[in-house]
Amino acid sequence: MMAKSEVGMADSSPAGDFLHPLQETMPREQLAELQLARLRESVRNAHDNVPMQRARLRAAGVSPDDIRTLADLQRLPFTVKTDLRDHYPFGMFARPVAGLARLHASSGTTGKPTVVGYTRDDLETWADLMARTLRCAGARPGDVIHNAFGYGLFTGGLGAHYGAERMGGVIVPASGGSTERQVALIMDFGARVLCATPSYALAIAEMAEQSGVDLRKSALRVGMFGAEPWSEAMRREIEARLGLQAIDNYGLSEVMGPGVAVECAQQDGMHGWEDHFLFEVIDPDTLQPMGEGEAGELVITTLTKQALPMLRYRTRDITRISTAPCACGRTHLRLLRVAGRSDDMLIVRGVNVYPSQIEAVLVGLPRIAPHYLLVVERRGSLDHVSVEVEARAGVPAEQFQAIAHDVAHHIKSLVGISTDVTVKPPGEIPRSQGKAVRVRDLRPPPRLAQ
Ligand code: DLL
Repeated sequence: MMAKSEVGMADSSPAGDFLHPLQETMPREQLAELQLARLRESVRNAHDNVPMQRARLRAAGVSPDDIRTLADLQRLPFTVKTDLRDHYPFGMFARPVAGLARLHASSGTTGKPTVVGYTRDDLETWADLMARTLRCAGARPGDVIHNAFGYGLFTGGLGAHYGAERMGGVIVPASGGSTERQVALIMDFGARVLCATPSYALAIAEMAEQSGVDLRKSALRVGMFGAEPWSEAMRREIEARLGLQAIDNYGLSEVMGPGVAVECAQQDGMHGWEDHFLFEVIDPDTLQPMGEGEAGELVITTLTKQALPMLRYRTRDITRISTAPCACGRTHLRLLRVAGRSDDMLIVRGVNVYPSQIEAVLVGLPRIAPHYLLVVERRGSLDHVSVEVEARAGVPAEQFQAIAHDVAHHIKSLVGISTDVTVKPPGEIPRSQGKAVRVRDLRPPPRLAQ
């Protein structure tokens, strides 16, 4: 467990990039030793305090004392999202509810939400890691931090909130919604940092432009964006329209919330905080480990969580890992952009497609706005994708058909699938105030095997 005092070790050197220099630049061999010691504790915590985990470990023939090297991680059973749902609400907690300090929940794909719990120490660790994350993204003590992540059961709002306070920032708890007011607050309070989903950051940019406010002339310098997949093209668009450096930040409620991994100023992969999490990438079909640099499903084991220790949690997120040294000096590995999830992958006439790939095409095209909806239907035995896009303001309606043709052509040549494209007038695609709903899946549910 990271002690509160770690924050006291904050680097006051002129570079000032590291909030926890000791941890962030720890030599990798030393990091591995720390991980092994913490892994043992985490497995012990899960084994001793969570009956379901104890049963799983027994079935796998592993006891906490068997963890002698980091390679022994491979012997541990995986945990999946449905485990949380099956033990709803508190069955996976390693502490009695009365011993917790907070509960969060994320919307389950079906039925019950996924509930996660934190002890007071867990909240301290989270605030420390989120403070480190913000600092890594480029935030500095004294910065006004406009937090447009939703407050509530979603971990984004409160996660960024307490991290910003701990980092020494001046937090503006704006939450999502009332976009026009958000623009005014950003301008009036002189926010230097904006925290939001990338799609909501674009909605803010659009609202500002419509009301004649030039956010490029505001004090904004750093965007801390995450919680949904986005592309390099979308990053460039956001940077140009908001006049800031857009930083990618990854996390998930099941292992903590935001603050698991974040880019540094190099914008070349997100440093995963390895003193608190173990990262693996596996082949989602064979469950075997993938080599460094190979794309696969990210699996995370928590090393310091008390209330909800997670052993080999299958995130369903597709990424690649790099342990190559980073120019920033941090030694923690990097997760390359999360390309999508192994469960939102579409198969269109044999081609595997992530919505983010189509987005990358759309955001790069000149006459359309970066708002879109993919409608997936089953036609016979094949999946078919229709794409609804929006013309930019001022583009005449007579051009819509030609644009649609152009967009379909680009998607075909860059992603490899044929799509029906409809161009809509500006403002017609619903805007998100949180995570964007980009895909409407109208396919019949899969039939169970007879
Ligand atoms: O989205 C936590 C978070 C809040 C992260 C704010 C970053 C900023 P959940 O609601 O549990 O938690 O959703 C987690 O969102 O498994 C990914 O599929 C997706 N996701 C999160 N960050 C990114 C990202 C929060 N930077 C799920 N890029 C994860 C791509 C992301 N996908």
